[in-house]
Amino acid sequence: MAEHAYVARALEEAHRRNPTEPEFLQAVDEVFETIGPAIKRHPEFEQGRILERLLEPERIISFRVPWLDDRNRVQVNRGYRVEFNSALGPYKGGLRFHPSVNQSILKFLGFEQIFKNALTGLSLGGGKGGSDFDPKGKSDNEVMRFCQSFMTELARHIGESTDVPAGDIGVGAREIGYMFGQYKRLRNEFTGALTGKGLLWGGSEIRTEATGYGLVYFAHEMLATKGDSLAGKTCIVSGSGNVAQYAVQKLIHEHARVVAMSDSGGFIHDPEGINAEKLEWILELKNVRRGRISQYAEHFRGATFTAVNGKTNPLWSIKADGAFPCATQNEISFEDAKRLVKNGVKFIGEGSNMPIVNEGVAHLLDHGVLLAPAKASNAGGVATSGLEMAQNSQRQAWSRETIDQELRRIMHDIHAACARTAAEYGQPGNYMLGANVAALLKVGRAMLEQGVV
Ligand code: NDP
Ligand code: 2IT
Repeated sequence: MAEHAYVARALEEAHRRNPTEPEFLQAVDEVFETIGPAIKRHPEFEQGRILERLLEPERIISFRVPWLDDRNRVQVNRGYRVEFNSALGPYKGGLRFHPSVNQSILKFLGFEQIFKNALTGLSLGGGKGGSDFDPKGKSDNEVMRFCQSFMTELARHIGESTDVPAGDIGVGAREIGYMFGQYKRLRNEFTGALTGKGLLWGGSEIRTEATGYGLVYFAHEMLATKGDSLAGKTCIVSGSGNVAQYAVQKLIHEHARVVAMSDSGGFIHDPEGINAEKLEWILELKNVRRGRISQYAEHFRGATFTAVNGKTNPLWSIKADGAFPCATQNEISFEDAKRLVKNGVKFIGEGSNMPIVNEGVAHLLDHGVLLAPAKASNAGGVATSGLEMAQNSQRQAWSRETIDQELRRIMHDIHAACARTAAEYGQPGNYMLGANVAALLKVGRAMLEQGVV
């Protein structure tokens, strides 16, 4: 594992201190695996105990979220905000509402967010939050009452210059709307304390599309280094939420052939390809009717639906040139990774955070698959959140064209920084190493310059 003594020591200490947090430790292992050579070149990081400080969130807030359901029964959920690192700017990162949410998952996401936000080149610290609340099957009024109760506590901890949450799994335009309304009411101020807001009330053009679009821009850059493009490539995409929807839209735009999408119930396979019209239908199904992806196979001839409930996901057995996991963490097991390699996959763009188990990542890299790591490839979402913050402080709204151009530039620069750093450390094409090291050097330096805090 980590071949540098200081890295190994800090890693061991992390495992000793957080034995009940497997997802957090997985994210830490993945980063520490790659940073030895950089730590060797920068002994000042060891002197400043940068790794130990990075591993400890600046603050974790955990709170009760009581609310009344439609039958007037009291419900109780748990809310969190992990304010991980503010070396580069106010804490920034999404809120996740999903029954699986716990401290380990939010610490892994917050830890990743520190590095991702550093790569954007914007002034953004790292944080993450959420709740074990499940929005699925709840009425709009129940979601509103939950969001209001959640924000009643969260409001005292956030603010445009302190901590700026946004969406993630289970938190989209509807939830951000209800939370912003309650924040404004409690604080009596209209400020950009959340991003992902509606376009009528301080939101930014392209923020909805940004993560998916950015992911495809990154894949485009990655393939260009091989003199290749997405045109004509068969792709499989997991998920059918925000990130997946706009990744598919941009893939179609780039003339790729997307043959699969999924949700937590299973996946659809459409060998003819999902075209713009079929995608419009999916957007309406998911964002308005809040239906299940299985309905796609009932509606479009030639498509099939396969239910999934095991540890491996047959979605990843579909033969394709490219795979874009856009659902959740650890959705590609070691077995899945082996199957992808066997089927000749050429590139993978991580839309979801930490979608591949660490053994899977190693296997894919060993077999020369071009792998775009989430920290870099899904950074378009938070980068555009950064642009939303800039617009809010100026009290201005930039055009769609301006923001799309900025997003393209940012993804181009992130790709270049990862590629350059990987080459500098003797592993050209290893974007995983490139992303981890480039981000670590930036955050670590900022921490050193700010003293022991
Ligand atoms: P959404 O809630 O909009 O969509 C999530 C999708 O993934 C749904 O199709 C959902 O299916 C599926 N999914 C969620 N959890 C599971 C699970 N445990 N097993 C199988 N399928 C699952 O979320 P987003 O699209 O916003 O987020 C997707 C991923 O992208 C997450 O990893 C998130 O952290 C990451 N991300 C999001 C960003 C953003 O801007 N939104 C930015 C960067 C990364 P179902 O509806 O059935 O639950
Ligand atoms: O994982 C992520 O980067 C997000 N969920 C987006 C965070 C943000 O603040 O826009």
